[in-house]
Amino acid sequence: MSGTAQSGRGRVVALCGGVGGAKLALGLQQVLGPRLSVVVNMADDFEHLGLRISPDLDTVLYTLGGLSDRQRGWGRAGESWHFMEALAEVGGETWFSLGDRDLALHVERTRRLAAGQTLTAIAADIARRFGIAAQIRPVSNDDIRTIVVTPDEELAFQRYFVERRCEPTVRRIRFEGADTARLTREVRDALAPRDLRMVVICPSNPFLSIDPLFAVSGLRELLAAAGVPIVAVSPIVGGQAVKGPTRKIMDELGVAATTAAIAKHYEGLISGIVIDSGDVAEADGLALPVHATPTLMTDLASKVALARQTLAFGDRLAAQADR
Ligand code: FO1
Repeated sequence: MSGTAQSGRGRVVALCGGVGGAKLALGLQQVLGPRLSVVVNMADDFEHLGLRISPDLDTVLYTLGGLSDRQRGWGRAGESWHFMEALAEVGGETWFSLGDRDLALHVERTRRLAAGQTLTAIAADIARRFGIAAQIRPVSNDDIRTIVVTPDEELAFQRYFVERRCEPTVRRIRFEGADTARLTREVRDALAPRDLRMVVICPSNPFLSIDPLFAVSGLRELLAAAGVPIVAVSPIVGGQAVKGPTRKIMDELGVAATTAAIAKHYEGLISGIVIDSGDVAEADGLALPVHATPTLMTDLASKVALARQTLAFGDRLAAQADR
Protein backbone atom coordinates (compact mmCIF):
# COMPACT_ATOMS: atom_id res chain seq x y z
CA MET A 1 0.00 0.00 0.00
CA SER A 2 1.36 3.44 -0.81
CA GLY A 3 -1.11 5.43 1.21
CA THR A 4 0.55 7.71 3.75
CA ALA A 5 1.16 10.51 1.26
CA GLN A 6 -2.62 10.80 0.86
CA SER A 7 -3.41 10.84 4.58
CA GLY A 8 -5.60 13.86 5.30
CA ARG A 9 -5.66 14.73 1.60
CA GLY A 10 -6.49 12.69 -1.45
CA ARG A 11 -9.82 11.51 -2.75
CA VAL A 12 -12.23 9.21 -0.97
CA VAL A 13 -14.78 6.95 -2.63
CA ALA A 14 -17.88 5.95 -0.65
CA LEU A 15 -19.96 2.96 -1.75
CA CYS A 16 -23.52 3.70 -0.79
CA GLY A 17 -27.14 2.57 -0.82
CA GLY A 18 -30.06 4.65 0.42
CA VAL A 19 -31.04 6.03 3.79
CA GLY A 20 -28.37 4.64 6.21
CA GLY A 21 -25.52 5.02 3.77
CA ALA A 22 -26.51 8.54 2.74
CA LYS A 23 -26.21 9.72 6.35
CA LEU A 24 -22.53 8.79 6.46
CA ALA A 25 -22.03 10.15 2.94
CA LEU A 26 -23.33 13.51 4.22
CA GLY A 27 -20.84 13.41 7.10
CA LEU A 28 -18.04 12.55 4.66
CA GLN A 29 -19.09 15.40 2.37
CA GLN A 30 -18.90 17.84 5.29
CA VAL A 31 -15.29 16.81 5.87
CA LEU A 32 -14.10 16.20 2.31
CA GLY A 33 -16.20 18.43 0.03
CA PRO A 34 -15.33 17.78 -3.65
CA ARG A 35 -12.70 15.16 -2.69
CA LEU A 36 -15.60 12.74 -2.07
CA SER A 37 -17.14 10.54 -4.78
CA VAL A 38 -20.24 8.56 -3.84
CA VAL A 39 -20.84 5.43 -5.93
CA VAL A 40 -24.53 4.66 -5.57
CA ASN A 41 -26.62 1.52 -5.94
CA MET A 42 -29.25 1.74 -8.67
CA ALA A 43 -30.51 -1.86 -8.56
CA ASP A 44 -33.62 -0.78 -6.63
CA ASP A 45 -34.56 1.50 -9.52
CA PHE A 46 -37.79 0.68 -11.32
CA GLU A 47 -40.30 1.94 -13.85
CA HIS A 48 -43.52 3.10 -12.22
CA LEU A 49 -46.43 5.07 -13.71
CA GLY A 50 -44.29 5.45 -16.83
CA LEU A 51 -41.51 7.10 -14.83
CA ARG A 52 -37.99 6.01 -14.00
CA ILE A 53 -37.65 6.02 -10.22
CA SER A 54 -34.12 5.85 -8.70
CA PRO A 55 -34.72 5.69 -4.94
CA ASP A 56 -31.15 5.31 -3.63
CA LEU A 57 -29.74 7.85 -6.03
CA ASP A 58 -32.43 10.35 -5.07
CA THR A 59 -31.97 9.68 -1.36
CA VAL A 60 -28.27 10.52 -1.77
CA LEU A 61 -29.02 13.61 -3.88
CA TYR A 62 -31.65 14.94 -1.45
CA THR A 63 -29.56 14.12 1.65
CA LEU A 64 -26.31 15.67 0.37
CA GLY A 65 -28.27 18.59 -1.09
CA GLY A 66 -29.88 19.29 2.32
CA LEU A 67 -33.34 18.68 0.86
CA SER A 68 -34.29 15.33 2.40
CA ASP A 69 -37.10 14.57 4.78
CA ARG A 70 -35.14 13.54 7.88
CA GLN A 71 -38.04 11.69 9.49
CA ARG A 72 -38.77 9.41 6.52
CA GLY A 73 -35.18 9.28 5.30
CA TRP A 74 -36.37 9.24 1.66
CA GLY A 75 -38.10 11.91 -0.42
CA ARG A 76 -38.05 15.67 0.10
CA ALA A 77 -38.72 17.80 3.16
CA GLY A 78 -41.79 20.06 3.03
CA GLU A 79 -43.46 17.62 0.65
CA SER A 80 -47.14 17.75 -0.38
CA TRP A 81 -49.15 14.82 -1.72
CA HIS A 82 -51.79 16.33 -4.06
CA PHE A 83 -50.67 14.11 -6.95
CA MET A 84 -51.16 10.95 -4.87
CA GLU A 85 -54.59 12.13 -3.70
CA ALA A 86 -55.65 12.88 -7.27
CA LEU A 87 -54.19 9.57 -8.45
CA ALA A 88 -56.32 7.69 -5.90
CA GLU A 89 -59.41 9.56 -7.10
CA VAL A 90 -58.93 8.28 -10.64
CA GLY A 91 -58.18 4.72 -9.50
CA GLY A 92 -54.39 4.81 -10.05
CA GLU A 93 -51.75 2.70 -8.31
CA THR A 94 -51.01 4.27 -4.93
CA TRP A 95 -48.83 1.70 -3.14
CA PHE A 96 -45.69 3.72 -3.92
CA SER A 97 -45.84 7.30 -2.65
CA LEU A 98 -44.52 10.03 -4.93
CA GLY A 99 -44.59 13.49 -3.38
CA ASP A 100 -45.39 16.48 -5.57
CA ARG A 101 -41.87 17.94 -5.38
CA ASP A 102 -40.19 14.54 -5.73
CA LEU A 103 -42.32 13.89 -8.81
CA ALA A 104 -40.52 16.67 -10.66
CA LEU A 105 -37.22 14.78 -10.48
CA HIS A 106 -38.77 11.54 -11.78
CA VAL A 107 -40.49 13.34 -14.67
CA GLU A 108 -37.34 15.22 -15.63
CA ARG A 109 -35.05 12.16 -15.32
CA THR A 110 -37.46 10.11 -17.47
CA ARG A 111 -37.53 12.86 -20.12
CA ARG A 112 -33.75 13.15 -20.22
CA LEU A 113 -33.22 9.36 -20.38
CA ALA A 114 -35.67 9.21 -23.30
CA ALA A 115 -33.70 12.01 -24.97
CA GLY A 116 -30.54 9.88 -24.71
CA GLN A 117 -28.79 11.27 -21.63
CA THR A 118 -27.16 8.79 -19.25
CA LEU A 119 -28.15 8.29 -15.62
CA THR A 120 -24.60 9.44 -14.77
CA ALA A 121 -24.93 12.73 -16.65
CA ILE A 122 -28.36 13.39 -15.17
CA ALA A 123 -27.18 12.68 -11.60
CA ALA A 124 -24.16 14.96 -12.07
CA ASP A 125 -26.33 17.79 -13.37
CA ILE A 126 -28.93 17.46 -10.60
CA ALA A 127 -26.13 17.32 -7.99
CA ARG A 128 -24.73 20.57 -9.38
CA ARG A 129 -28.18 22.20 -9.32
CA PHE A 130 -28.65 21.08 -5.68
CA GLY A 131 -25.29 22.64 -4.75
CA ILE A 132 -23.75 19.26 -3.83
CA ALA A 133 -19.97 19.37 -3.42
CA ALA A 134 -19.36 15.60 -3.78
CA GLN A 135 -19.42 13.68 -7.07
CA ILE A 136 -22.53 11.47 -7.17
CA ARG A 137 -22.03 8.44 -9.44
CA PRO A 138 -24.54 5.67 -10.16
CA VAL A 139 -22.53 2.45 -10.40
CA SER A 140 -23.73 1.74 -13.95
CA ASN A 141 -25.76 3.25 -16.76
CA ASP A 142 -27.00 -0.22 -17.65
CA ASP A 143 -30.14 -1.63 -16.05
CA ILE A 144 -29.63 -3.80 -12.95
CA ARG A 145 -32.68 -4.90 -11.00
CA THR A 146 -32.80 -6.47 -7.55
CA ILE A 147 -35.13 -9.47 -7.53
CA VAL A 148 -36.21 -10.96 -4.21
CA VAL A 149 -36.86 -14.69 -4.48
CA THR A 150 -39.58 -15.75 -2.00
CA PRO A 151 -41.08 -19.23 -1.49
CA ASP A 152 -44.07 -18.33 -3.73
CA GLU A 153 -42.74 -15.93 -6.34
CA GLU A 154 -40.02 -13.59 -7.51
CA LEU A 155 -40.65 -9.96 -6.58
CA ALA A 156 -39.14 -6.81 -8.01
CA PHE A 157 -37.43 -5.02 -5.13
CA GLN A 158 -39.89 -2.15 -4.56
CA ARG A 159 -42.84 -4.58 -4.75
CA TYR A 160 -41.17 -6.60 -1.97
CA PHE A 161 -39.96 -3.62 0.06
CA VAL A 162 -42.81 -1.15 -0.16
CA GLU A 163 -45.93 -2.92 -1.48
CA ARG A 164 -45.39 -6.13 0.51
CA ARG A 165 -43.65 -4.34 3.44
CA CYS A 166 -40.81 -6.91 3.43
CA GLU A 167 -43.30 -9.52 4.70
CA PRO A 168 -42.54 -12.45 2.33
CA THR A 169 -39.68 -14.69 3.42
CA VAL A 170 -36.50 -14.05 1.47
CA ARG A 171 -34.97 -17.22 0.05
CA ARG A 172 -32.44 -15.57 -2.21
CA ILE A 173 -31.65 -12.21 -3.79
CA ARG A 174 -30.45 -11.86 -7.34
CA PHE A 175 -29.42 -8.90 -9.44
CA GLU A 176 -30.92 -9.13 -12.90
CA GLY A 177 -28.72 -7.60 -15.58
CA ALA A 178 -25.63 -7.40 -13.37
CA ASP A 179 -23.74 -10.01 -15.41
CA THR A 180 -23.78 -7.76 -18.48
CA ALA A 181 -23.82 -4.33 -16.78
CA ARG A 182 -20.67 -2.24 -17.05
CA LEU A 183 -19.12 0.13 -14.54
CA THR A 184 -19.20 3.69 -15.80
CA ARG A 185 -16.04 5.49 -16.85
CA GLU A 186 -16.68 7.95 -14.01
CA VAL A 187 -16.70 5.16 -11.41
CA ARG A 188 -13.50 3.71 -12.89
CA ASP A 189 -11.88 7.16 -12.78
CA ALA A 190 -12.96 7.68 -9.16
CA LEU A 191 -11.25 4.40 -8.19
CA ALA A 192 -8.03 5.09 -10.10
CA PRO A 193 -5.14 4.78 -7.62
CA ARG A 194 -3.81 8.31 -8.27
CA ASP A 195 -4.61 10.57 -5.28
CA LEU A 196 -6.95 7.95 -3.82
CA ARG A 197 -6.90 7.96 0.00
CA MET A 198 -9.38 5.18 0.83
CA VAL A 199 -12.68 3.54 -0.02
CA VAL A 200 -15.47 3.56 2.56
CA ILE A 201 -18.34 1.06 2.43
CA CYS A 202 -21.22 2.98 4.00
CA PRO A 203 -23.51 1.35 6.60
CA SER A 204 -26.10 0.38 4.00
CA ASN A 205 -27.72 -3.04 3.83
CA PRO A 206 -24.90 -5.32 2.59
CA PHE A 207 -27.32 -7.69 0.84
CA LEU A 208 -29.68 -5.20 -0.78
CA SER A 209 -27.54 -2.12 -1.35
CA ILE A 210 -23.85 -3.06 -1.44
CA ASP A 211 -23.95 -6.54 -3.01
CA PRO A 212 -25.53 -5.18 -6.23
CA LEU A 213 -22.53 -2.86 -6.60
CA PHE A 214 -20.13 -5.80 -6.40
CA ALA A 215 -22.33 -7.80 -8.77
CA VAL A 216 -21.09 -5.49 -11.53
CA SER A 217 -18.01 -7.04 -13.01
CA GLY A 218 -14.78 -5.17 -12.38
CA LEU A 219 -15.57 -3.35 -9.12
CA ARG A 220 -13.97 -5.95 -6.86
CA GLU A 221 -10.86 -6.01 -9.04
CA LEU A 222 -10.59 -2.21 -9.14
CA LEU A 223 -10.76 -2.05 -5.35
CA ALA A 224 -8.08 -4.72 -5.00
CA ALA A 225 -5.86 -2.87 -7.49
CA ALA A 226 -6.38 0.54 -5.85
CA GLY A 227 -3.86 -0.25 -3.10
CA VAL A 228 -5.68 1.83 -0.47
CA PRO A 229 -7.56 0.86 2.70
CA ILE A 230 -11.11 -0.38 2.16
CA VAL A 231 -13.05 0.39 5.34
CA ALA A 232 -16.57 -0.89 5.97
CA VAL A 233 -18.85 0.75 8.52
CA SER A 234 -21.12 -1.87 10.05
CA PRO A 235 -24.87 -1.17 9.80
CA ILE A 236 -25.43 -3.19 12.99
CA VAL A 237 -25.78 -1.22 16.23
CA GLY A 238 -26.01 -3.23 19.43
CA GLY A 239 -27.07 -6.33 17.49
CA GLN A 240 -29.84 -4.42 15.70
CA ALA A 241 -30.00 -3.23 12.12
CA VAL A 242 -30.60 0.51 12.35
CA LYS A 243 -32.86 0.96 9.37
CA GLY A 244 -34.85 -1.22 7.08
CA PRO A 245 -35.16 -4.97 6.84
CA THR A 246 -31.50 -5.88 7.33
CA ARG A 247 -32.18 -7.93 10.46
CA LYS A 248 -35.14 -9.87 9.04
CA ILE A 249 -33.35 -10.59 5.77
CA MET A 250 -30.19 -11.72 7.57
CA ASP A 251 -32.28 -14.11 9.68
CA GLU A 252 -34.00 -15.52 6.61
CA LEU A 253 -30.75 -15.90 4.71
CA GLY A 254 -29.34 -17.77 7.71
CA VAL A 255 -26.81 -15.06 8.59
CA ALA A 256 -26.54 -13.92 12.22
CA ALA A 257 -27.39 -10.22 12.69
CA THR A 258 -24.00 -9.47 14.18
CA THR A 259 -21.08 -7.29 13.30
CA ALA A 260 -19.02 -10.49 12.98
CA ALA A 261 -21.38 -11.68 10.23
CA ILE A 262 -21.04 -8.35 8.40
CA ALA A 263 -17.23 -8.63 8.64
CA LYS A 264 -17.43 -12.19 7.29
CA HIS A 265 -19.67 -11.03 4.43
CA TYR A 266 -17.00 -8.53 3.35
CA GLU A 267 -14.10 -10.96 3.98
CA GLY A 268 -11.29 -10.68 1.45
CA LEU A 269 -12.57 -7.29 0.37
CA ILE A 270 -12.07 -4.94 3.30
CA SER A 271 -8.98 -3.96 5.25
CA GLY A 272 -10.82 -2.99 8.43
CA ILE A 273 -14.27 -2.44 9.90
CA VAL A 274 -15.80 0.32 12.02
CA ILE A 275 -18.24 -1.07 14.57
CA ASP A 276 -20.50 0.49 17.16
CA SER A 277 -19.06 0.95 20.67
CA GLY A 278 -21.99 -1.14 21.92
CA ASP A 279 -20.76 -4.12 19.89
CA VAL A 280 -17.18 -3.90 21.12
CA ALA A 281 -17.44 -7.32 22.79
CA GLU A 282 -17.45 -8.79 19.26
CA ALA A 283 -14.19 -7.09 18.27
CA ASP A 284 -11.91 -9.78 19.73
CA GLY A 285 -13.45 -12.46 17.54
CA LEU A 286 -12.83 -10.56 14.30
CA ALA A 287 -9.85 -11.51 12.18
CA LEU A 288 -9.24 -8.01 10.85
CA PRO A 289 -8.52 -4.53 12.25
CA VAL A 290 -11.52 -3.05 14.09
CA HIS A 291 -12.30 0.45 15.27
CA ALA A 292 -15.15 0.89 17.77
CA THR A 293 -16.97 4.22 18.00
CA PRO A 294 -20.60 5.39 18.29
CA THR A 295 -22.15 4.70 14.87
CA LEU A 296 -25.74 5.84 15.43
CA MET A 297 -26.18 8.99 13.32
CA THR A 298 -28.98 11.08 14.77
CA ASP A 299 -27.86 14.57 13.74
CA LEU A 300 -25.26 16.30 11.57
CA ALA A 301 -22.67 16.34 14.38
CA SER A 302 -22.85 12.54 14.79
CA LYS A 303 -22.59 12.03 11.00
CA VAL A 304 -19.49 14.23 10.84
CA ALA A 305 -18.01 12.55 13.94
CA LEU A 306 -18.43 9.07 12.40
CA ALA A 307 -16.98 10.33 9.10
CA ARG A 308 -13.90 11.67 10.91
CA GLN A 309 -13.45 8.46 12.93
CA THR A 310 -13.74 6.35 9.76
CA LEU A 311 -11.22 8.48 7.85
CA ALA A 312 -8.74 8.48 10.75
CA PHE A 313 -9.06 4.68 11.02
CA GLY A 314 -8.43 4.29 7.28
CA ASP A 315 -5.38 6.58 7.52
CA ARG A 316 -3.97 4.48 10.39
CA LEU A 317 -4.44 1.31 8.29
CA ALA A 318 -2.58 2.95 5.38
CA ALA A 319 0.26 4.05 7.70
CA GLN A 320 0.58 0.52 9.16
CA ALA A 321 0.65 -0.99 5.68
CA ASP A 322 3.46 1.39 4.71
CA ARG A 323 5.62 0.45 7.68
N1 FO1 B 1 -40.37 3.82 0.80
C1 FO1 B 1 -41.50 3.39 1.39
O1 FO1 B 1 -41.43 2.67 2.36
N2 FO1 B 1 -42.74 3.74 0.86
C2 FO1 B 1 -42.86 4.55 -0.23
O2 FO1 B 1 -43.98 4.82 -0.67
C3 FO1 B 1 -41.66 5.04 -0.83
C4 FO1 B 1 -41.69 5.91 -1.90
C5 FO1 B 1 -40.49 6.42 -2.41
C6 FO1 B 1 -40.51 7.36 -3.45
C7 FO1 B 1 -39.34 7.86 -3.95
C8 FO1 B 1 -38.11 7.45 -3.41
O3 FO1 B 1 -36.96 7.94 -3.90
C9 FO1 B 1 -38.06 6.52 -2.38
C10 FO1 B 1 -39.26 6.00 -1.87
N3 FO1 B 1 -39.24 5.08 -0.84
C11 FO1 B 1 -40.41 4.64 -0.28
C12 FO1 B 1 -37.97 4.59 -0.29
C13 FO1 B 1 -37.40 3.40 -1.05
O4 FO1 B 1 -38.32 2.45 -1.40
C14 FO1 B 1 -36.34 2.67 -0.21
O5 FO1 B 1 -35.83 3.46 0.80
C15 FO1 B 1 -35.14 2.23 -0.96
O6 FO1 B 1 -35.40 1.70 -2.19
C16 FO1 B 1 -34.32 1.22 -0.11
O7 FO1 B 1 -33.00 1.47 -0.29
